[in-house]
Amino acid sequence: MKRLLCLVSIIVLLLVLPASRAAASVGDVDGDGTIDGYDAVLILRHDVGLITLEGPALTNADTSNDGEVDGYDAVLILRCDVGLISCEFGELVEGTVTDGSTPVPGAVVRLYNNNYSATTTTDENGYYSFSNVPPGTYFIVVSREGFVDQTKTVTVN
Ligand SMILES: [Ca+2]
Ligand SMILES: [Ca+2]
Repeated sequence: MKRLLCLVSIIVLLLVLPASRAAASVGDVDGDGTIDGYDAVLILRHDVGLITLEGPALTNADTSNDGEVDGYDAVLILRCDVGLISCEFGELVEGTVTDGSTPVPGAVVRLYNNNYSATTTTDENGYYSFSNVPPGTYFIVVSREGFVDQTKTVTVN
């Protein structure tokens, strides 16, 4: 009697992190490279409903890092603009998780080093972001069931 040899096919799918970067200072809502009164004005307009900030502009508008964009974030920008407080609000780390060219939603993305740890999940476009990240070098680990974990490093200046 021959023994059957079972072959277990293992499908290995790689998660790719092609667009991970540290960019766009928190506080610089219009993305012109400076944090000034105009950025505060944009936040106030958003707060009263005249405009709607979205994407990186919305993330960068939350200078207090409390998840809300409101008048207090504008106050922090004005204080930094006149020199009362530091304008170092941290950086935005963002990227996209793909399987080849297909965006991977629902992947868990962890950003960490010895002093910092944050976790998020990719959206339907495979996009993730971490706001107000202090300067330093970090590991980014992305994982999802059925995929092989991927790790890379990112430096926030
Ligand atoms: Ca600006
Ligand atoms: Ca805020």
